[in-house]
Amino acid sequence: MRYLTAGESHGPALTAIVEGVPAGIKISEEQINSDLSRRQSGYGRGGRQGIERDRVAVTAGVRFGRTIGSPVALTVVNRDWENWTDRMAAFGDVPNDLVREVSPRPGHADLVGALKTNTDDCRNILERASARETAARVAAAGIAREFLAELGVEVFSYVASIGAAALEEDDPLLAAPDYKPLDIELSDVRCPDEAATEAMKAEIDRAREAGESLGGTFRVVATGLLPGVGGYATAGERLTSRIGAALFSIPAIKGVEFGLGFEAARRPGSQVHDPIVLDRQTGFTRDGNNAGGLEGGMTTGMPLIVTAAMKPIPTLMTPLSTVNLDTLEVEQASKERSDVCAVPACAVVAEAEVAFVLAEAYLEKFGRDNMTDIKAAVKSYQQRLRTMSR
Ligand code: EPS
Repeated sequence: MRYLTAGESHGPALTAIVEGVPAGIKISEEQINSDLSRRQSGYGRGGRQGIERDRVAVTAGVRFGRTIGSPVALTVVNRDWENWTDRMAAFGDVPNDLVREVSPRPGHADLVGALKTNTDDCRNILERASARETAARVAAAGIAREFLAELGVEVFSYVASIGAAALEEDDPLLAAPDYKPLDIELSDVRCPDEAATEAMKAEIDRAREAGESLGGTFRVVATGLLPGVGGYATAGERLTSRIGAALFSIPAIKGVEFGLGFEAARRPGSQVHDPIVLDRQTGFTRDGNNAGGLEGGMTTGMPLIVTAAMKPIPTLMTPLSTVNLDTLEVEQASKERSDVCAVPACAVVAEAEVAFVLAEAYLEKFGRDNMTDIKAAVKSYQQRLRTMSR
């Protein structure tokens, strides 16, 4: 299962096509719309989210609420387009009064993209490099999420820190799977703790007043996974590399840690690896989850716990210096309307990326054609695992 997106931030719409979709997945428009609105929300978002009401339109691959085995096409309209029809027109002459973007923002794709594509207008780059594109990813991932949900796999996320304000957790690897998604969504920063939520909001307020932007960290958790999904035999099978690559494909992601992550490098082996135990009911399991649900590039059957770090958004209301592409003079970078902090939204996008990788890995293991056959294959695998642990 793969997706491809197209669409500019201020173009008419964002489009996604998902291919490799088995027949028979129940699809809920409401569920996709609720994920889209989670991606739009979060304390620290800017003016754009006041304009947009992201809603999905499914135009192919779904009939009477179920996938039919063909590619699924999804569209999310940009309501802001009506304010940009002249500046973002697909055809016609360049307007005489067009203001080009010639003051590239440090940290954004503006300059390097302009050098690469030979343009004197960074708008050609920033329109696509904008995180607006991630709305299409979240819509597309609705297919992967519904597929996983039918197999008992749930994917959620929460914010662990924003700037210097962090959620205090004794052992995040044990705590994470027990957080209630509803508690997370009730927080303005998608953090399951009231005191930490307030501290993070105060941090965002301070940044806004200072003309600054803020990054942070978040965790993505997947529960209900079977062991042995993914592979160890070749580089391309390893879920560690696939989930890592998927998360690094999100704009602004600067680090990814699985389970203990970098902390594992500071501890001796006996304090890192999770002892194997036999549970007479459920079979082989682990005493602890420092591995974060992956060993040898495969799921262990414990919850998957991935932490990612997002850098601060490059658009600053107190801009850094840059070089004007026309005059070659030093000046301040451009001030686009932007977000002070988009970490809560980024975590929702990361859920989408993790869901896609897990869905594809399940399809590799259990077949690709239809949900009835896939569920039968899952059942037979579970039965064999039980036999092996008795
Ligand atoms: C975003 C929409 C954008 C930005 C943000 C993400 O809207 P606009 O550029 O019209 O204000 O708020 O984009 C960036 C952070 C970026 O660096 O480009 C969205 O829908 O997520």
